[in-house]
Amino acid sequence: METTFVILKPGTVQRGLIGEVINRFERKGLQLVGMKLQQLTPKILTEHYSHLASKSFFPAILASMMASPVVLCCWRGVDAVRVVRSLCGVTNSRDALPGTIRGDYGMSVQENVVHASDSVETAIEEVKRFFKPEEIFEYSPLNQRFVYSSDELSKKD
Ligand code: FUP
Repeated sequence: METTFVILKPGTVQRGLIGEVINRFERKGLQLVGMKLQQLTPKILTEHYSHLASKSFFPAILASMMASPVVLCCWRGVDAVRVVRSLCGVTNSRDALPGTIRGDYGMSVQENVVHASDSVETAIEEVKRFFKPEEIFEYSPLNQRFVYSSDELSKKD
């Protein structure tokens, strides 16, 4: 099973969309293994968005991501990284397909509702960056055998 990392951005918190967005991941069959409300800082955001640090819009991203607390969460499942990215939709919310989170709740590139890890390697780094080991929970979800087939459940990824 993979564990992936998601941020419900300040706009999502301010617009009262936390429940709607969390519901998408729950309904899909992903398991919530970590969750907290946190005020992000320039230090952690500069690390998190290091691939964008040289861009002219970087200060705007920092301001947007610090505009209020965010919800940080970790979701586990078979191919969870790819599944969560596809539930989120493409970066530009105006191009994101209806039915995706950004497609249904967003109109912007920067104010695009959620962040989700873009690869298995990035997910491992991001979970470590934002969560202490004791904030990630190991528990058996009782619905697993109805969410997956037995061969999918025994898959090692
Ligand atoms: P994503 O992986 O979908 O979050 O996209 P990126 O890592 O490319 O972008 C990170 C954040 O920068 C996104 F939330 C949107 C923002 N961004 C801009 O504001 N302007 C741009 O031109 C590109 C990205």
